[in-house]
Amino acid sequence: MGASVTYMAEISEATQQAIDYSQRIPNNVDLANDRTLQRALEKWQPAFLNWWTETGPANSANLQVYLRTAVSVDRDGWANFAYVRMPEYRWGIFLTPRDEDRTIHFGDYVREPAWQDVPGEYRSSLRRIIVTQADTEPASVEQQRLLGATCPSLYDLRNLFQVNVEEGRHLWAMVYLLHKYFGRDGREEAEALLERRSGSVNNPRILTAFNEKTNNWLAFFMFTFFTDRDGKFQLAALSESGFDPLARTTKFMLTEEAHHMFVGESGVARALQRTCEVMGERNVADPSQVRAQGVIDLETMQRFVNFHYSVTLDLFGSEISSNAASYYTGGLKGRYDEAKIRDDHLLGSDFYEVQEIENGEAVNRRLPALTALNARLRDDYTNEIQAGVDRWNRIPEKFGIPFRITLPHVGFHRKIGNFAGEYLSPEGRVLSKEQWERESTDWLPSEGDHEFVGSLMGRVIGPGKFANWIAPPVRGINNLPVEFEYVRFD
Ligand code: BYC
Repeated sequence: MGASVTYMAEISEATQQAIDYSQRIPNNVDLANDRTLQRALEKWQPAFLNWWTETGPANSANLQVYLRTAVSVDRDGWANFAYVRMPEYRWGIFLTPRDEDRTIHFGDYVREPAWQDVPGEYRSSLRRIIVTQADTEPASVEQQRLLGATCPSLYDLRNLFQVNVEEGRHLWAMVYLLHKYFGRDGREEAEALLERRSGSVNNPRILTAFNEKTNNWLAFFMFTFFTDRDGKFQLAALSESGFDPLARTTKFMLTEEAHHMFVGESGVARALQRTCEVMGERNVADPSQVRAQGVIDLETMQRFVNFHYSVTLDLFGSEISSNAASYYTGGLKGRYDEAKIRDDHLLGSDFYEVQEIENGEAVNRRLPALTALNARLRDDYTNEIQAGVDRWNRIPEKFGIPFRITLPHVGFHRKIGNFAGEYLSPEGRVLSKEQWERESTDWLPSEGDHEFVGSLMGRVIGPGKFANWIAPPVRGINNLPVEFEYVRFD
């Protein structure tokens, strides 16, 4: 208990100006002066904690975890690090400060003042966008519930928990918007967010990728690299919104998201590093020989990449979407870095190249830019993903190993959009269903792959110790040594 008390004292000293931690729900939105909202959220709070206990990280309630907590929404000073028992984490509501002069910068209302309230005609669209975003946050925590039991190190265990508590806070961020701006329906949606469950047959999460299992650490690192980055791009598009409270809350969420993607990129890089080290030291290259050394063969990593990338591409929606067009013209959801793009921000007469299948071949088509906004956001995402894959590939290169990770074609293994119902190879060849069934076992992780990766997942909790399949990180958290006791079990 002692550590938690110190933590509270440190927080309250450091935060007076920015975030009010004296409240039951920490916030920087002056919640104390909106009693009805405060009461409604205080009623939701125990339901959230029940959800956390029931579906959050398993067997973690008594652990002391070296976590960061937001102390201010300023660019420089928002993170405070201390040992925390996770059920005592101070989840709260943090928005970046309001810019009184902010105007809408795209769509039909361009140059009008940003909305401080929900315009009646966009109420249901905005609610839907917010609910879809919100639903992913608890879903990912549910997907990762059991990973603590097989952590490759204390450093990694701490990172998992950091990601989990922050996804919990992102849920708070969206629930605040639902409660404050959407009245009774908003409150009902907020309750439903705690009732749906990842992978449930009767009441699943909204988007498919969030019903998949994340049952080993390779999948976790791939998820945080690929899927959290979809989070980044979707949040960035929402941070352009003309609905100012949505823009302000997603801007702050983005600062938290950066660490999640770091966990993913560095996690996969460390697995690659370890495999390449072992391949070099013991002079093995064949996947079965590599596996016999207790590390993950590069071919299996490629299959995980193929799976997580393709499943995440589906999260961008259909390439051609009238929903996306109307969100844009309505000023609800912009493009990535909208404010930095130099054009009319209306897109009425612009075109964008989108791939589709024509006569059994994937071809490019110039289509109205307005309806192709999901494709554009997805392409921006892919560019960033490719840069990360290029960084990964420096590792086998450094070891003189010819293998390179590649991203499959955008049409590979897709369930949503232009390629849904088609069968494409990773190179983009259009196949028959029979060919797909024969060949796709080489491209996607098999049950055997999952079993093998699962078999490597032991629990390593000695400070400074790491599972055999993964290299230590280059540095620790918050400038601390890698051997630091990031999680305490007493
Ligand atoms: N699965 O016009 P369409 C994150 C439905 S991740 C199932 O193509 P639209 C995070 C769609 O609902 C970021 N259904 O799509 C990461 C519609 O249904 P109806 C989450 C899907 O609306 C890691 C129909 O297909 N953020 O933050 O343009 C850890 C046709 O819709 C899917 C957001 O999603 C799918 N994948 O775009 C933690 C942002 N895709 O109307 C967190 C908010 C489409 O026919 N959401 N459908 O019944 C949005 O902006 C949009 O809803 C989407 C879809 C981009 C998701």
